[in-house]
Amino acid sequence: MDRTAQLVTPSAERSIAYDPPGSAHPLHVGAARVLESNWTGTSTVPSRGLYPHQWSWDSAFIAIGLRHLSPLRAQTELETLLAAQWGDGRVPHIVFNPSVPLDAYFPSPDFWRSSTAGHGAGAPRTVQTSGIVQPPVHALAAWLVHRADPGLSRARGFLARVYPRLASWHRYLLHRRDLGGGGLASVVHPWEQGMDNSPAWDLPLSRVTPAPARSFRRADLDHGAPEDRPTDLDYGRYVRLATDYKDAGYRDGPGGGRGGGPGAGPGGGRGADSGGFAVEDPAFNALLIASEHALARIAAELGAPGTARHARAERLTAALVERLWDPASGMFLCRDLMAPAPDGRGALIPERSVSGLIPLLLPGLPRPVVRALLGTVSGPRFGLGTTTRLLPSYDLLGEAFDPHRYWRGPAWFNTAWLVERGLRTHAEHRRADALRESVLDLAAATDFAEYVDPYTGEACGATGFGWTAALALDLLHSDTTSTADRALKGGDRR
Ligand code: 9WN
Repeated sequence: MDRTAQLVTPSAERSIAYDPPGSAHPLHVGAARVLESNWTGTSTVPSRGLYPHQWSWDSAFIAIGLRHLSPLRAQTELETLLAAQWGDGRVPHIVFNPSVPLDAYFPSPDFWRSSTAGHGAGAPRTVQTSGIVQPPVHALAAWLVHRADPGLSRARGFLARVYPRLASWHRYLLHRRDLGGGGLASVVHPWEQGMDNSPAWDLPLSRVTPAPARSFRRADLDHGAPEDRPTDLDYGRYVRLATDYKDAGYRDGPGGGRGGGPGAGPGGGRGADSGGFAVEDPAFNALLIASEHALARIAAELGAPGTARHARAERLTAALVERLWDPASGMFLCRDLMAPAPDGRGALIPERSVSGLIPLLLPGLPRPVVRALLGTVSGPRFGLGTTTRLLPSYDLLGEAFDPHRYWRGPAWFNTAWLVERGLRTHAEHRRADALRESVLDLAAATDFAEYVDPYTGEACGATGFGWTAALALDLLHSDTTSTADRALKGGDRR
């Protein structure tokens, strides 16, 4: 078997221990309660108060946890999201629930106007969505959900139905979003990458003219403390970028919105007045590669060869290293495609965010890169197993570090889950065990908080948060024994 296939092959996957620790475990009971109360009947909200609709990467993580409670609900979660896919292949970052009042979340459907403004890009007519995307965790989630109950999955034709949608989602990212021309997908808005307020965006965002504060009303401050949330100035810039993209009909590439990006020359295809945003991000692309490996497994399960997809994932891994690896930092950095540079490749952004550690997920990374990443994870900037209780979202020694402000230092459970998986991919079981323990302890101690102070573990943001419950559940039910141990015990169950 080729090495790239390890990511989603049984030897590298955790097997599900259906009995121990069992459904009576207090963490299982608590997580199930959260996922039950956030369930709408067809999908799961991240948080009843702060985020009352369906979010794209949240749903993928939630499905990964839900598979331990109800493989049927986990399949439905992904099917609901994919039913809102646009004709051009994009999977929108929010699918709006029409029964939720418009002022419950900003930007609401009347801001995005997907079915009209997105008509040319194939936005669905019957469901309202946002027009931007989020990280592609979905194929990985679909594969893991399938493996939880292959019988049910086959009986419902789950993989056969989601495969074409997932393939067209990846095609969209690999073609329409290859704005740098080097093979990687770009994000055209900080919300697309999922770590909205990361200091990595400060430089590219500084070129964006903010929308006036009086032109919109934030709903997030009804739920969260202003000192923990992005500032009004940040929001003004988020709104400006989204407005420009919408006004360009959500088209990508030359002649389109901010996605005009470098493909259309610095300044983008239009709206040079507002700046523009086009960034190649390590976590976004690592998740795309991990999902490409998963799609290869799905194709094979459906009777088609997955070899070409594994090969593509390997090529993407090489492109990731070539374009985003920074040996001096010992981690991956973001590439700002709009930064003026003579070679037209933009420039690496000198900020260390947890995003740059997430490529650990990839089995095909060169060994020296893996060694350097492991040093960085445990070093003074991220403090895994030393100074922090949970992996911070940003460099502890960085000037912009703030233990409470959104994505500028606090620890999130989804990034911990991804790094835990990455550590196991590279047989770092001791470190992975410690991270798993922290996730389980802190999820339970904080009533499944949205995020925590990385030093103290204090709960921040919403409680009863969807992916915190789901991913804690996943780790609770994971078989953490090493590959070798499992082989001795008679192999994997998935
Ligand atoms: C914008 C839902 C989402 C997460 C993101 C997180 C936050 C939204 C916001 O909430 O973003 O998409 O309003 O701040 O940053 O990762 O998917 O949980």
